[in-house]
Amino acid sequence: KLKQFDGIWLSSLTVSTIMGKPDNELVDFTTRFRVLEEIIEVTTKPIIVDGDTGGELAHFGYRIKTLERLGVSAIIIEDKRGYKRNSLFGTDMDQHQESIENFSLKIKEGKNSSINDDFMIIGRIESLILKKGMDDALTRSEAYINAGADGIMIHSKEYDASEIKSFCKNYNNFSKKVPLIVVPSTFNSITENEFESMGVNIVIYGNHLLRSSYPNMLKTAELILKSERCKEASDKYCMSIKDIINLIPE
Ligand code: SPV
Ligand code: MG
Repeated sequence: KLKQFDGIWLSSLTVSTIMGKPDNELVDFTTRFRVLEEIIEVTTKPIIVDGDTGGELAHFGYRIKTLERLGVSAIIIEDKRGYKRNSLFGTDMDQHQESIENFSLKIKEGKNSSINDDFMIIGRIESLILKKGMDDALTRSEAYINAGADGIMIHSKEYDASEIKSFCKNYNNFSKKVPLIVVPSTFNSITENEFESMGVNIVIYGNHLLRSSYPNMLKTAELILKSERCKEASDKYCMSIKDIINLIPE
């Protein structure tokens, strides 16, 4: 049986990192839209865009329309305000959560601007990241669903999966539920089957392809510098010329 991924995640962490920039909304939407156009030219897989905070409320509706025109399937926006940092820094960096009222307004603004019923606006809850507690995470989930969110992403930076498991257990008791999304960057021992039995609908592997290719690129560069030629690095770390020129068919 052919196994394949169901879609593509346009990660703010990896798109910023490959541009040599920190993951703090410095790489703006205009730049990301250009990346998206390149991706959409060569795939028909559904694309979920990491929308960070979603930006200014007054701009959000325009962003939704642009994403719909481009052919994107969903955006995930996180309930932070101001200068956002990558969630995996947690409370080591100064970052703040948006109020439930303001974030709900942003979801509503997005839904009102959307013209495609299939396009999803997913609310990402940062309560566990920012140590605001399980009750806060659950209250926010309910509020964002009532504001019209088409999905909920719950995030955690703990390696131990107990807080994610506890969230899912409580979430399953909600009378009004929408698809549930997780990004197991840290709590990575849970299998897809286990996630499914926990009620999770989408699992996003957020950064693994860059995290695995970068160490190899670094070793290659270092070995070229050390050897003062490229034979050693080619033999040790590189795919063949034949394979790279045939990787993308004409
Ligand atoms: C990203 O990939 O940019 C994310 C997921 O937002 S994480 O880095 O795990 O916070
Ligand atoms: Mg991100």
